[in-house]
Amino acid sequence: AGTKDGRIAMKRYITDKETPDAIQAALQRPSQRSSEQIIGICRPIVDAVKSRGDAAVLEYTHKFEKATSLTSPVLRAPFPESLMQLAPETVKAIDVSFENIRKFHAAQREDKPLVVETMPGVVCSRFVRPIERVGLYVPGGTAVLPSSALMLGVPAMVAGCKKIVLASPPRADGSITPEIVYIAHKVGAEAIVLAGGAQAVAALAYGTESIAKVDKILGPGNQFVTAAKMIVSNDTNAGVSIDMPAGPSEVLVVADALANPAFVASDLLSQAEHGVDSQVILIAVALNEAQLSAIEDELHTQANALPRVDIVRGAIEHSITFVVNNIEDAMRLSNRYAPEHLILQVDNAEGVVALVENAGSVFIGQWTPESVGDYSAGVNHSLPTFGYAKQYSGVNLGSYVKHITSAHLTREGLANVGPSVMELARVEELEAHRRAVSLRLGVA
Ligand code: HSO
Ligand code: ZN
Repeated sequence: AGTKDGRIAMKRYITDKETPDAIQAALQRPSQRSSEQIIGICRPIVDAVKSRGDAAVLEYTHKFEKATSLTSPVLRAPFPESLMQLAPETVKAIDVSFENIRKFHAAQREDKPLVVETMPGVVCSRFVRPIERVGLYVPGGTAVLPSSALMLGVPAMVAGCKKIVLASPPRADGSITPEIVYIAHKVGAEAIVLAGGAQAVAALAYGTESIAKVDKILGPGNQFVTAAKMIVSNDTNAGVSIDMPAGPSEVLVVADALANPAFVASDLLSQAEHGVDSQVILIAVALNEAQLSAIEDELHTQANALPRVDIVRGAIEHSITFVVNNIEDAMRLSNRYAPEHLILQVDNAEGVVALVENAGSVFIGQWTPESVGDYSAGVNHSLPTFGYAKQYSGVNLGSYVKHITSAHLTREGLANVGPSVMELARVEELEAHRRAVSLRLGVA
């Protein structure tokens, strides 16, 4: 496995020849530094921001981002043109992606309330309202990710959130990537918090002298960002929710004999270059030795030509190929792993979607690399990792709204449903509940 003889190669499991325990162990994500430990590091930072506001945020930004020239932790709209100077082709790429993401998320709107008359005169309905204030965390780190600003900001705009605040760690000179400023401008953000890590999350959760408190914090981030999101969402006094727990990025590619080895390798590598903790998995459906080697050769050759080959090497170190006999076995394994991204490079890929039970987002067929979803197709790239695709959805329009229900009864409706209410109130010995009905109906 890994880099033996300098070769960049994934560990191979022939599933037929392994015990169920070995397969189960192989499906485990590489363990993360204990969240207790990280929470221990983040808690004092969160507390400092909560009690000392802007001054604490600035101190941490000076310390962690080395941006010692910054004197304010926030950049407010309207953002100066000079901070969003971009090459015309970059503007075009952002505009095309923005529009596709906007279209796909606008189609998720539920403009009409859902109305059901459960009994004559008993009308129940459900309607949607945007979350008023959202804080969107855009990571910095080994790569700047303006695409995350698009994925978080566009649905907030489409949902009609009144206040959109971005947060992103500034560069050492105190500036922020012009792409992010341009996107903040396009989605109608009112400010960019120039901070990262736990300090940014705390500032959004509690507010400071210059940063407005928000109702929900969304966006991926490193373990410190995730731990801080956990801390603030568990603080009942903060009144803030989060999107989902985040872990390292992952992809699982299912490939059969028809798959193009170069395409398969390129998809595995696009995820591997995100970070040494990324995980990539290949499920090879009934591939023979020659076909497996073709993919492995491509992986090795393409990896060595990448600027981020060292990161790729780290990720491939703990990545795996499972060889299975048929597509059903492949999908059983994939559903157990619950990948953030699932790529289907198999015969009748569209038909295989029926077998998907757990995945963040699915990429169907050989012409659909994950990168189109990462940037421009319109689907969201903020997705559940670390097996959370078993219970969480990726960021979508629903992440920015609340569903409110209402009931509306006529006198006839109350007469129809009232006896059931009165009987259940009697069983629970809640007499005031019972009388609220009996008094209206004029019964005992
Ligand atoms: N694949 C990443 C998203 C991303 N890729 C941003 C490129 N930029 C996690 O879904
Ligand atoms: Zn990516």
